[in-house]
Amino acid sequence: MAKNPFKEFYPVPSVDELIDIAFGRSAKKSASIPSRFNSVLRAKRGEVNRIKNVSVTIIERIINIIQSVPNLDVLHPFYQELSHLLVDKDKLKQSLGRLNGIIPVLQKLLSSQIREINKSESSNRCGVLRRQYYARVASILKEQKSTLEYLEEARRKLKTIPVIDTEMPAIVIAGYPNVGKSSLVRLISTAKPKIREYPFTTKEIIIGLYKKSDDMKVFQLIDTPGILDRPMSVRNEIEKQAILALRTISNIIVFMFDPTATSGYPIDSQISLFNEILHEFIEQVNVPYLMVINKMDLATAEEIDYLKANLPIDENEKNYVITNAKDGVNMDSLIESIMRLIKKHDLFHLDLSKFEK
Ligand SMILES: Nc1nc2c(ncn2[C@@H]2O[C@H](COP(=O)(O)OP(=O)(O)OP(=O)(O)O)[C@@H](O)[C@H]2O)c(=O)[nH]1
Ligand SMILES: [Mg+2]
Repeated sequence: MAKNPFKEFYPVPSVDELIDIAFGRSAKKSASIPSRFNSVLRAKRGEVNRIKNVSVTIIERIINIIQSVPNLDVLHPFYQELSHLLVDKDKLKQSLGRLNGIIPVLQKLLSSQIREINKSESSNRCGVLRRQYYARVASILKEQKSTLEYLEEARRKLKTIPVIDTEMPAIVIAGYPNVGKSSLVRLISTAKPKIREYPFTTKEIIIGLYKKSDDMKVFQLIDTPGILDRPMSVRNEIEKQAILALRTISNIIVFMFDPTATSGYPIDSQISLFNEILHEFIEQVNVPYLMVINKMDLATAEEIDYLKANLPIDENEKNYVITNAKDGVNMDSLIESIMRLIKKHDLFHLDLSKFEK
């Protein structure tokens, strides 16, 4: 699997946690003042060290948080499309800006407090100044409460985006419910399909891998229950957005038909959904496609002929395959057709010679 762009977006601490982190470490690190110094000097050194440690610890941590937030603008469009739905990109940027903005404030506070400590004439005063510094730092951090909360909320949402391998040809399966899509994915996936939910719906995408051998990934099959199985007119905005996202990763569309009545969807509805997908994916973004006429064991010759007569069948191009996804009939020709398209369209410039039979 390609890298998960949100993996290193680590949990964002709450204000209280951040305060604990900063003041916790400083307490441990204050013991190494040479004993030859007199007590005021020792107090000054000690307190300066402590507040420096607090400052370094917090600033390090803040930089760490900022750096762990992925830059949405440079992600693969698949993640960009989905993240639009989950987080407000501008608000995320503003939050990072606000957090970043306290670094110079903390630095300035540190230098001025060091000056004050160095000027002081008693150990007691040094302690007072150190405590004053702690209180100021705490109040600067407390102002970041909602910013930190927002970042953590954004992180949790982004983490739910399904991870796909953007470097491997992705074959997206479309077609009405019950036509045999999942059966197909199960049959030709050589790796156990992974199931991931779309973050904003209860819908999930299922990613199966077709490999020739264990170390050789060839393509990924993506089954999208509830997303590419209905007319556009009945979709809500969220589902339309999911389709936009899918478009960015689809290298090939496999559209599956059930020419019999067993799936419960009339063949004309299936044809019209196919035409919509043709429009969405193929005409607009030029995705190569393959038609699969499934349930050949149940279909009559008339049913198959009717379907073929209404589809852009091209016998020379062999842009269709007739299958039985229950018993695994004609799976080899399906894989061959997919491989032919991968080669023809030079998808991701994979070195396909090693996949030749
Ligand atoms: N006879 C026969 N049954 C099939 C064939 N392909 C799939 N089926 C059966 O059809 C039913 C639906 O298959 P699924 O693979 O779940 O279909 P699907 O398109 O994934 O359905 P949804 O997930 O609901 O969209 C199952 O009972 C399968 O066993 C086939 O070629 N022949
Ligand atoms: Mg299914």
